[in-house]
Amino acid sequence: MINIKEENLSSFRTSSKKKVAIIYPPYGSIDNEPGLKVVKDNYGVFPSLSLLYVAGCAQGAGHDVLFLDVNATHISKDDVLEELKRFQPDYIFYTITTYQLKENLDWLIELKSVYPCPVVVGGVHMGIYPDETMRHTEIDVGFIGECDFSLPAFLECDVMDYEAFAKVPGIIYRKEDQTFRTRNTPVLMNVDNAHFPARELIDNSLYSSFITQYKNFTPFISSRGCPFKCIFCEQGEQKFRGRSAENIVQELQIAYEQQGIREFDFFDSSFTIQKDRVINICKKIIDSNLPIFWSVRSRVDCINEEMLHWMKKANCTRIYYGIESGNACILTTLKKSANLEQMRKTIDLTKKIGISTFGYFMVGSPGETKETVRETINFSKTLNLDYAQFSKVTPMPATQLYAMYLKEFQHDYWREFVKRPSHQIAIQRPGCTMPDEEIQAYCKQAYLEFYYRPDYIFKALLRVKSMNELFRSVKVALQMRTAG
Ligand code: B12
Repeated sequence: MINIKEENLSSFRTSSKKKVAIIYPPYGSIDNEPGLKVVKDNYGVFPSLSLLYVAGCAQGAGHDVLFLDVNATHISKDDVLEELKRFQPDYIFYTITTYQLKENLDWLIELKSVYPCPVVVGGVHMGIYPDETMRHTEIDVGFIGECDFSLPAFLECDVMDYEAFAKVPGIIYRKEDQTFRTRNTPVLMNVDNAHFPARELIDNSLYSSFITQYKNFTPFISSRGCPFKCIFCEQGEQKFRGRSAENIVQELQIAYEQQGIREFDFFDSSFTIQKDRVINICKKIIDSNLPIFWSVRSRVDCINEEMLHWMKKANCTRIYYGIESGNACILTTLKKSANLEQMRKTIDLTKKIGISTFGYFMVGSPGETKETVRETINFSKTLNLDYAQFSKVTPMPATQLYAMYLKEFQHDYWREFVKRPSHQIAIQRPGCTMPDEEIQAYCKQAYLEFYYRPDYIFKALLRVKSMNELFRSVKVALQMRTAG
């Protein structure tokens, strides 16, 4: 049995090299999209951080990796096939999210019909619905949970060697018509032991987000898990594990020096959970003299002035705050512990220190009515926010909100969808009687009210740093007015 200890993970090298083709499929707006189509279409182009981690892990163990980001490069299926024929992989690694299961699978089925190669799928979705997903026979192996231990162990086995697979933790595989699931995989306790995402395998100049200043930009994760229990997110079930400042700055340094990346978007559920860790990271970034910019996601109730000062000094340019609602009862239902006053104060403080602010809001929470939506829209306009995003509430699998949905509607929407993916019908929302069209209309209304205020437009014009940014903003503003 392949037993890799955490402390040996970074030095573990394979005794039998495999070839792995990692494919990130194209994706666009989907029917149950929480965001408005115009927002999604202008969101930007991101690489798959998850798959870059997988690539880093496979390479780190000594295997050969071909990384095809079809979403960013827009290469055709024929080009993908050509690449596969040239590379001759032992496995195709693929990603699926619950939302996009149909689109992701359709793409894979077509590919596999021409290039039959064992397909391996992992990610959050696979961890939630392993059995249902394995019903799709195009998938040969699934990874359940983090793959830092299980992937090196899996790749050490001969290709599709079922006997050896049985000893690999955290996988599910099909042998003839039956699926077999192995014991759970341990997770990394010290996340510094993970290999860095293999950004050298992609053309980083292809990526940007709507509000980034630079094209060479990248998503980044400085921790795993989240200690909070917001009812709409599944991350709260996992233990928080933060990386050390040294380890983070080492990754930033490589990305800057070797890939020319200047802007980093930290996707941690909440970057500011441990004050000392945050200040340490900032100090190390300052000491490194890296001329980089970065942004983070945070909560108003776990940030303070000292942290903000350090973050500003270390070139943190924007903080994304989860505000969610302007109604105190809804905030309690969502298990957001912060109150409206705290939100206002933290946002003011952030602005005072010179960091720009982005607020996330949701429409369609349990208990939502026309009146509470109005409170949310009004509240958003009174906050010192540079940007706001209004999304439709979506009961995502493995969340408490979805448990409420199951109780109320007695129908396992996502499980059924995963078994028989079809074009989605809008999912209902627990505790909310407003129809989907009305929620959609309110989101649009919220955007128009927030972004079309004369004082907002004036401030936004002062903030614009280039003609390109100005054109992008005007284009989206116009689309927003006309989009359905
Ligand atoms: C960064 C991020 C993005 C970025 C980059 C995409 C990416 N996945 O990296 C952007 C902005 C593009 C994005 C887009 C979307 N995202 Co996103 N994203 C994240 C986020 C915040 C971090 C991902 C990450 O890098 N984590 C760190 C790594 C180490 O953990 P990991 O992703 O779980 O990967 C580990 C294992 O799962 C496993 N693994 C993962 N994939 C694979 C594949 C193989 C072959 C193998 C062997 C192993 C393996 O190995 C990794 C190392 O251990 C997660 C939430 C979170 N905190 O994890 C959401 C999350 C993955 N995203 C999600 C969703 C829904 C989306 C979108 C559909 C949103 C939208 N409406 O467009 C799109 C889908 C894009 C796509 N096709 O991947 C959901 C997925 C839920 C689900 N049930 O499927 C999550 C969990 C957020 C949430 N709570 O809703 N996302």
